[in-house]
Amino acid sequence: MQEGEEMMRTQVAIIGSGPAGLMLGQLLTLAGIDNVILERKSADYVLGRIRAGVLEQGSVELLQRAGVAGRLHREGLVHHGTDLSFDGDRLRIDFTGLVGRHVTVYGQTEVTRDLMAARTATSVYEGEDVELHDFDGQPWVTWKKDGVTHRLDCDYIAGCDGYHGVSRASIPSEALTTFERVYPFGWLGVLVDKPPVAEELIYAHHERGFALCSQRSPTRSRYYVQVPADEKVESWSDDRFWDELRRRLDPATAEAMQTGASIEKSIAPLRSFVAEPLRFGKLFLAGDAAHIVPPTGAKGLNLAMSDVAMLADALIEFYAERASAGLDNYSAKALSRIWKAERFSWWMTSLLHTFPENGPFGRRIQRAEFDYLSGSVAAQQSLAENYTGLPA
Ligand code: FAS
Ligand code: PHB
Repeated sequence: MQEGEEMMRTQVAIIGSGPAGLMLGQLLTLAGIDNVILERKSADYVLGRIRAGVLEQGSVELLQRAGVAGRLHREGLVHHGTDLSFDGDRLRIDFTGLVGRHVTVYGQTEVTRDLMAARTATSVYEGEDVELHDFDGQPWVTWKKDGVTHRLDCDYIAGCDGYHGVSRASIPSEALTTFERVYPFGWLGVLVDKPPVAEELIYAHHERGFALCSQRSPTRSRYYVQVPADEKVESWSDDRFWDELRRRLDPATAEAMQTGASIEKSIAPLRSFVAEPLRFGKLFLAGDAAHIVPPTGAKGLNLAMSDVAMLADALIEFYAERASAGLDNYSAKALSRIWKAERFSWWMTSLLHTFPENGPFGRRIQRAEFDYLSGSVAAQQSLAENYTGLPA
């Protein structure tokens, strides 16, 4: 190491301070396993990203295990079902009645805030040029901050740095197999301080495109409309957004909608993506670093939670018993659940969005899918068990 460089050591180096990295760090710290989180952005920047809104029961249980569910239980909104709207026809999926499970609406921002507040181990924010080294042998990580190069030696590296992170990019391409479907549209999302239009979420299919009515609290709502993949957020005034949203909803809901000035407006691209395998020597991938789902099934954040629950248990087993079965099985076990969530997210996206390239036959198939769902308890149970979260 040259002048001005610093060297540190830990058991697990975690790249990324999003929900995956923070949850993994919290579970390891509670188990007495030393860990350091390296994040390239500031904590405020991470908290400023508006993303997911729905937690599966399993994610709530994990937040309880992590000791950070207090505010979630006070402020989270328990939902026992959701509404589907198809060209104005409504169908309620009764989660509790069909499968005895529910979901909780609680923004990813709040999950991140609660995990950051609980963290007692070291987190490095605004760490530039993070690099992973020798993760096939004795791994170490370097980064730059305030002109000083830092080095962190570790036993394992957890790549929790999202789709655009450095971890997956550090793996030799010949060692990785990726699977991807990019959708020809994105979601234009708006956050507004107005009461939600409905008690539960409304997923709407309309010939003009998909729309979603979600929420963050009794006074704050989150809405989305499907837009072309190359759409620019600058071309969407608030008025244009509200007009378009109303046109995609049934008249009663459109009429009841309370609109106002957006406090956040952004476009998220939609893709399905999986990288295999999730382990390379001493490097493990988890969360969006390993997979991406279209947000239609509300799976992204929840998959990140189940990945790190499995990885934490494997690392805890290793340090407690020097047994590596959990680490050796992590990739296969996580991928089995990931692919089922990928399937469900693709299915919900295929049902509810417009695909002009599929033509009149494709539209009839979507209608038939909705009509079958409307008439089949078994089909509704399948949707309910996937949406509320398959067993880990
Ligand atoms: P994250 O991307 O949240 O966190 C990764 C962290 O790593 C970031 O803080 C990043 O700054 C950091 N990082 C990246 N590169 C780094 C480097 N080289 N060095 C150090 N740190 C680095 N899911 C839903 O369920 N519903 C939604 O509505 C929804 N909307 C979304 C909208 C957008 C625009 C995006 C991108 C995702 C959305 N998701 C949604 C999915 C989202 O919630 C993810 O599943 C969730 O953030 C996954 O968490 P992490 O795996 O921690 O990844
Ligand atoms: C959200 O509230 O942001 C949300 C809810 C459900 C989804 C996607 C996003 O499927």
